[in-house]
Amino acid sequence: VAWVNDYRPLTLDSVLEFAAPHLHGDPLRAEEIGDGNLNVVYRVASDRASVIVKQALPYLRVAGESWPLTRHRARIENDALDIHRKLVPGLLPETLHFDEAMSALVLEDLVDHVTWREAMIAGQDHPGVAEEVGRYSAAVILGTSDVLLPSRQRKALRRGFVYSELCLVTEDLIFTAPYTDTESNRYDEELTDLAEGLRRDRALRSAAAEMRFTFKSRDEALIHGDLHSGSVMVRPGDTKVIDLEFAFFGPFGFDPGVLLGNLALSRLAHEETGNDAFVRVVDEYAAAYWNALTDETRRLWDPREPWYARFLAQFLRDAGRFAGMEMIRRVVGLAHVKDLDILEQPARFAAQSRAISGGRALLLGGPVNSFDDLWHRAVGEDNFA
Ligand code: SR1
Ligand code: MG
Repeated sequence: VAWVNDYRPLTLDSVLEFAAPHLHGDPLRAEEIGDGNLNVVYRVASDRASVIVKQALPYLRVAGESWPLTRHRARIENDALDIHRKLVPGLLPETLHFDEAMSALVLEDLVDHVTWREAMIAGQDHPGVAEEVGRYSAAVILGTSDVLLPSRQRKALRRGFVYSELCLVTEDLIFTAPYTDTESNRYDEELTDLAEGLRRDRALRSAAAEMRFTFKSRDEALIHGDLHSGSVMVRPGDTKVIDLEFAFFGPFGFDPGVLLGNLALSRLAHEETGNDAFVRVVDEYAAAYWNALTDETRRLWDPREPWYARFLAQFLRDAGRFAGMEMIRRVVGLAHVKDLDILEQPARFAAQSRAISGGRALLLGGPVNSFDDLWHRAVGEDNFA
């Protein structure tokens, strides 16, 4: 590979020098800690502090060099972090340095945190996290949209974010591949009939195509773009939203849909393994997320605005349909979730097939008319498969 413009992939050695100016004390140790699909992530430590270095590679890490990507996502993440941090101070990690040529960010180390996904898998409750993420969603959705931003400012912000290469990845992995015979799809043999059934279902394919169009064309707000439970870090009393490289101007309902879809998958995994106490915790997370989101929209905007109720109804409808698409792609597409992948049979098949039927119910059951309706369809047992 020929590297250009001073770009060099960092190594366990070179990252020490790279991080040194941003670390208290001499860098002593580096370890690679990333298990994400896209980038390389290092923790660099001295005897008293540590920082995170996140570098974009010129290809998709999970697929290798056969799936080339530009490194523009590092700049997108840096810029989106700055904008979202101003809208919800305290809910995003601090950026200590951004090196555009190296496509690398030096970030605050969230040393005592784990991802919300890992916490849920371990059955650890973090009271307050769902409310914080709901507040984040409302603030970034309204705060970067024409609802709250004056036109001139909003148009200037809009010019800074293109429909990126990672949007194309989302388009493919969420909206296209699961409904077509695409090489990147992965699923258990037991799921073959269900997975192939998705491709034959004309109504479902048409719903997916409509949602793909919505995703591509409704540039309503600067959204996170990949707000699953692995993009939230938690420790008691603190929540941080991370990994903003997918940020783009997209539809209001996409982030809430992805988040609720992932909560539903966690809920199904706990239910199928008989962990009823945590099922109730996840039910509460989902409701608390949506309630906090709507409360915050009322606080930021004027609920007496004549079309506020219509805005919220449309928002919920879209969130429900995006949640359905997220649930389906996480069992038959390229990128799965650990919540389901670690399950033993027969719980694994039961949870996966319910994820597909929940997704179908959200996409084909007509517009959802309340949060309870959305959640019941996502995790209900009386859905059609
Ligand atoms: C190939 S990237 C796979 C997935 O990881 C990211 O977190 C996004 O969810 C993407 O779809
Ligand atoms: Mg990510």
